[in-house]
Amino acid sequence: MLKPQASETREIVNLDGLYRFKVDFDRSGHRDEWFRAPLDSDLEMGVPASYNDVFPDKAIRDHVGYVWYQRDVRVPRGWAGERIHVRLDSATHEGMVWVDETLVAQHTGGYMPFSADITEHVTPGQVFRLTISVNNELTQATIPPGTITVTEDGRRQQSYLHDFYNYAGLHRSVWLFSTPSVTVDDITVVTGFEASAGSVEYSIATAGGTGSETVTVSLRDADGAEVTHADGVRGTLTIADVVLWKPGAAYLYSLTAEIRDGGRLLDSYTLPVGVRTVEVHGKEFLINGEPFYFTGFGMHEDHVAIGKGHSNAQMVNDFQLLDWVGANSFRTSHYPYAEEVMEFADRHGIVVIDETAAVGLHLGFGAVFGGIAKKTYVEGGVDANTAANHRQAISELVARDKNHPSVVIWSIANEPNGSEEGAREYFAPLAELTRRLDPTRPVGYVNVMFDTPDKELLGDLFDVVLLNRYYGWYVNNGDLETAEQSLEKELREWDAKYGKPMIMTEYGPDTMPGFHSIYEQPWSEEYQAAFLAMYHRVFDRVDAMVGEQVWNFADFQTSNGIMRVDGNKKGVFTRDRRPKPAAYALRKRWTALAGTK
Ligand code: BDP
Repeated sequence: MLKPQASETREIVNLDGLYRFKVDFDRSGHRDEWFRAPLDSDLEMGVPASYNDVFPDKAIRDHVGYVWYQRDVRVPRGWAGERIHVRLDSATHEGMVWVDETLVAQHTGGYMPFSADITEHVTPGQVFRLTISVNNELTQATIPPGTITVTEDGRRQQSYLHDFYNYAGLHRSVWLFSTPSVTVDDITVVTGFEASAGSVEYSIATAGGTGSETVTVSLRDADGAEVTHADGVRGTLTIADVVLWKPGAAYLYSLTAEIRDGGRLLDSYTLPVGVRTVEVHGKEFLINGEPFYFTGFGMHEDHVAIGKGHSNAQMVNDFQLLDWVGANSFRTSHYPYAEEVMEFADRHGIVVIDETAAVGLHLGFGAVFGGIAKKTYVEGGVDANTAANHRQAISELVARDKNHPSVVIWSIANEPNGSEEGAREYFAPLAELTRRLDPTRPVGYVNVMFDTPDKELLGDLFDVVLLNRYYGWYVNNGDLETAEQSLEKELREWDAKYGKPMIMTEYGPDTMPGFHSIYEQPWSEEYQAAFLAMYHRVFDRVDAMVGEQVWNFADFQTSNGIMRVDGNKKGVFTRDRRPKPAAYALRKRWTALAGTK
């Protein structure tokens, strides 16, 4: 699933901007074929962004169902003879795409790109009407799951078991791009090194050729000088005196794959490549053979007004704050982030735990979100339909992100039910699938606080132990002394049970900016700092701990409920990215830790 790019043989046009926009309140859009004419609506919507918070209209914010986007697109006249594609970097959670009156693509899963070859439906130099319907509905089978209910007076309502607002729309860029008819369809690289010699094992999939074409590969260093080249669709490139990709010290080579027919260049695609290794060794997590200690956060793609819309400026700001606070890593909680984020992490040496959107696979959580606790692994719950969509989510994630040096762990779910009968049957094939798709990276799932080591059934299926713990918040609230004992006791039990590297992937209390207390009262800024300091004391005493990722980088929006006041306030930064005092404490610790743990 190569990201489109401009090259000697490819062109790309960005289709972000303002679209005609219509909310399909009475679910008539598909029946009445809204794609056949300009949308009958005065509204316009900016892309990329979530639409929910853009309009001062509760009916739009709470809408459950389809919204429609539309614009006219002129195909560059120079594209005659090329294959022409439209690509959506995401449509949350389901997108259908029409070119004039033809349905060209349909995709479910709100955080993954998809594209369609539209060559037969458009004419270079001419305009076509691009119409996209986007559905925000979550059902028990979708990833993430949700439930739709209809009120007595006919209003549809969406509920879900995850703790972030169900933002929807075209969250990422839309592109028109050309490819030649014979293409580099996919590239996979696996890197390694021995002493000072680096290696890049590559394999290239081509499409559209006759088999008589030749494929060549060249590798350039960061200054653009050729390091080595080779012929053929697979092989291993050797780099003398390799410069490794390291956390905090990124270095990227670029690999160019070219297809030729005789002397004629048919296609050329360039992929950034960081040479590094990742390995679990006993209780250590090794990057390039050296023990790595994760510092950082679970994050969210979440900003005022644009919701989950990708913004390059906001992204840079978030990475700058990660740098300022001394973080070396983050988790893409609880869904895959925009590809721009992954590429930025590659270029700047930030380490990523890459997570699927499988969050809320725990029907016991119903009680927490205002409903009732149910069994999880039952028909109509987390069942074979969920598993099929979960397999798709894993496959697409690995296909999209397999070449990013920043990605060091696949997290295939956040807080699923890991102790109920059926959990192993559900997760064993998924862990195996992930390993088959990518044998080079450790695989994990994120464990929920209810599934203590005496009950949990899944850990041996995975390479690392990823834990979310809230001692001092959801349990032992306000009592950090008891919390400290409980936390240390439990960490030691995990260590005894599995003897694997352990990362705390979530810990932190809700904190109201501006609320102070000399009594370490929950919700106060002082309590957040004291809570984190307590966890850090414990981590420093437990050898198997190889990382700490605070929950959360910033405050973020959630669904309504008695647990949340305008969203989740566990951010170390506020939603508009101002530091709470804990940010300074983390900065002190993580800056001092850098290079020592
Ligand atoms: C965990 C979830 C996370 C929540 C967090 C919290 O993984 O999404 O936001 O707790 O309650 O259960 O703040």
